[in-house]
Amino acid sequence: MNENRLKILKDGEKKTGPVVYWMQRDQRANDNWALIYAQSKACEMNVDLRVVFNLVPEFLEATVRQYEFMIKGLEEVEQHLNRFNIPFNLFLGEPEQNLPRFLEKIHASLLVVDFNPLKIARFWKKKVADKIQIPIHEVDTHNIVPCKYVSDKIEYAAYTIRPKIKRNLDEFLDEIPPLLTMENNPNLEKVDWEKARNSLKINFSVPEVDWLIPGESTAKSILEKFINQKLESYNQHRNDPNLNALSNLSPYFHFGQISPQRVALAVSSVNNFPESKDAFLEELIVRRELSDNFCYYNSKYDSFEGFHDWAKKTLNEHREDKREFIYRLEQFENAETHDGLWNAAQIEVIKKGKMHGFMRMYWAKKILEWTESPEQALEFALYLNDKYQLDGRDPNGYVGVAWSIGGVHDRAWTERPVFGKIRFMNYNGCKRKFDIKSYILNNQK
Ligand code: FAD
Ligand code: FO1
Repeated sequence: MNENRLKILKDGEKKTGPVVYWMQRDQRANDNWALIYAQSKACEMNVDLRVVFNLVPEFLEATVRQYEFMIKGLEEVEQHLNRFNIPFNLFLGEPEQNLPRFLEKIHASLLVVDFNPLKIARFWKKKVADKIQIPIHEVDTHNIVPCKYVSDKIEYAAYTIRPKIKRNLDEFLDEIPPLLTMENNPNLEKVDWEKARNSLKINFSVPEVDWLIPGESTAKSILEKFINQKLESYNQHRNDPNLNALSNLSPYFHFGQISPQRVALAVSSVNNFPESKDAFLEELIVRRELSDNFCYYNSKYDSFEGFHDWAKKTLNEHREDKREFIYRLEQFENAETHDGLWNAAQIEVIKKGKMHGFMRMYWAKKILEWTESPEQALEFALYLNDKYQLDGRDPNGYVGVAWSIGGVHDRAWTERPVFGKIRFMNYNGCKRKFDIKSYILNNQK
């Protein structure tokens, strides 16, 4: 593994017990650099390898829709690891209780974690680090070019990070080795998934979706289907929400059920459709890794304070502008605005758990237009995004909302009421791009 993926979070006493990988963001057995690294350390020290996941009873507005997508994926991870003689333990409750107790009990010698720029994950790791004495090594297996390596500061926009990513791609878009089978036959105690599901204190009213099956193996077949059937027309059709032109990989990326590096290797090896390949790889590598950069270096990624000064200034200057419409959260949530197109987008995410990428921009910008303040717009957009999107609670979501409402990674545009110099989008702009009537017809309550 390229050592530049590795960060020593904490040094510690040398022990001789097992190596433990605390799986968090990258919930997969295949193509997981953190797991590969943990296994190489275990083999080097000739000790056992253990993989653990800590299931918290609630997580940032997540409902049963997202938890079931994740848990079904974890059930597959357990089966996959066991086939390689690697035990998988699931802890219920708070990580700062469960991890130190487990590491102590088995006299672990090293804790390996995967990289996650979100505040909640960094908080969990800090709480655990304060309670243990063994070393903690972090591996970035979510970014092709590791987040902390590609830049040591917040990047202004895609055009500033793109060259830094591109010049490192040869080094980091490398082949990922397979997982090895461990020699010894540890006792593979099975997880009590019933008990795990009963431990959740979440909103069960947002139903699971049935059109996307969770887990590593489905993710792999969705990638193959995208390459064989959709890649060709991706560039041409990707902004038309009436067409099923996108990869639908974001829920799998969000839960780490497929490696972005594996997807980039697969798409790069297609020697055809150059425009679509470039367009897709730009989103997959530059836009996605720009989101991790923003969230890692800007702890205010989910608030008005996190916007650039020019955006805060212009939004402040237009605070008192008259809003033509003002809606409460329930009216947005129940798709009860005056705008049939906006309502259709909200109905799409309520029913499908995944709003089309083009509509997400329009959807969020209208929330800015129809609320009392940018802070309220941010609060409503993040709440609804994270409650209904399968891929919500993700750096891409915080950045997508901040781009739409606060011009993050965008530039100033001609000034207008409410928006100030934040890029405006309107109904007529959509009319020029796709058939609004059929989108509304296809997304009814
Ligand atoms: P594809 O077009 O097939 O893209 C493939 C991958 O490229 C995506 O899975 C994603 O990882 C990456 N990508 C594509 N577009 C973007 C983008 N604009 N920014 C960053 N990465 C991108 N994405 C989420 O993963 N979770 C969210 O909660 C989320 N909320 C958003 C909210 C708003 C207001 C906006 C404007 C965008 C949001 N996005 C979010 C980004 C983008 O819309 C989705 O990643 C994309 O639509 C996912 O569908 P796909 O994988 O089928 O897309
Ligand atoms: N990560 C965990 O380590 N434990 C959890 O119980 C957990 C629940 C969860 C629910 C919804 C969701 O969208 C994410 C969740 N995550 C959980 C975080 C996830 O694994 C990713 O690390 C983050 O979403 C960051 O990408």
